[in-house]
Amino acid sequence: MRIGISCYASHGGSGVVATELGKHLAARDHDVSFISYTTPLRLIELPPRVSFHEVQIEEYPLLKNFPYTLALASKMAEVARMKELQILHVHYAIPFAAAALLAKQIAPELNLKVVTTLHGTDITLVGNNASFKPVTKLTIERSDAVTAVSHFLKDETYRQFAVTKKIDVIYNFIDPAQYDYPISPCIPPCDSPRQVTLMHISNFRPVKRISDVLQIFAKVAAVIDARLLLVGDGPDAPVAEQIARDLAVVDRVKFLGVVDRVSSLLRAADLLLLPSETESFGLVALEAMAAGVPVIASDVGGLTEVIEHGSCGYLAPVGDVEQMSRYALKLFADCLLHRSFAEAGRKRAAQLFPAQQIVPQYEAVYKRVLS
Ligand code: GMT
Repeated sequence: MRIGISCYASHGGSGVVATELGKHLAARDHDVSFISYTTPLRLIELPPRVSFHEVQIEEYPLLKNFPYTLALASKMAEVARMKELQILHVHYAIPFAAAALLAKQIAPELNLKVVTTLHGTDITLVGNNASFKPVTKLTIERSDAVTAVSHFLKDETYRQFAVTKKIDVIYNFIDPAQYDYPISPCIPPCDSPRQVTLMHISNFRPVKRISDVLQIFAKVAAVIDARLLLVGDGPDAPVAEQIARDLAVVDRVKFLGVVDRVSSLLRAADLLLLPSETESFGLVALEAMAAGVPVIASDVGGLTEVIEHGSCGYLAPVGDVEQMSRYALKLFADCLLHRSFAEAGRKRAAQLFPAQQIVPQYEAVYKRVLS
């Protein structure tokens, strides 16, 4: 099949899923054209059958804000004609689905099919904003197929938008081949004494509750020798630094910024913290599980579909930093429990969320809309 993909290219789960999907589709003999304002983070080298098409953003004195959606729609139609695309698969409803529906009308001779994948904040936060809500609803209704990354998100879409459209749930995925390294050495007391590493990976938006990450860490670090690696960047990164100072743990917190290869970095972690306000899936929790890293997260949204409480991680109510730090200390006090969580997470990730199982689910949606 010939598939165009549009997504947010900057760091963020939807861009990662879109890019990894495109690469897997190309490896399965499909032609994939990425259409975006910049090269997606995980598309540094273009594999065979993958092309990248840049949407030009130009400033005009008359326009206060550049109308990106329109430029994207024109580019989508241009690429669709050039590459004879059959499908435009857009990741995140706003603005990609709207642009794709316009492109479909610009090039009616192609009979393009629009597949929209909802990732979360496009429904729970951004797309639900009064300025976008009617457009988001229209794009869901008019797409040829809609997928959501969890049952939680599917239900939330029905609840918030009162649509009747069929929504297929297709989970985020990992490539187990990227995690074919041994699970990291046992933590103390099994192992010789060493510092344990907690990690948080995100785009540092308020929804990630960075303050909770630091509070949990401070409680753990008050009891055992620990460090915190903060991976990613975003508006709350400076806030994180200030909180670390206020909690007097700044000397044990390292800010690593944006890192491309999360799978390698996770080798350094003994525990992942994801105390988000909401999370439609929580790709980073799945990546940690695949790496054999136990996860402590909020018991919200799609996280409950990803993490099995008490087997590969612990879930606690949003904001309950006391309980989350107790869970962390429980894991660090029992090296056999920690090891069994690490192994269970890796097994669950490989059994339920491998690319080999998930990518064909997208192919089935493409075939359905083309038939
Ligand atoms: O988490 C973010 O803020 C980034 C966001 C995005 O749209 O890129 O991630 C969303 O999509 C990911 C991929 O499907 C999901 O794994 C994340 O859970 C979801 N984020 C939220 O729901 C907050």
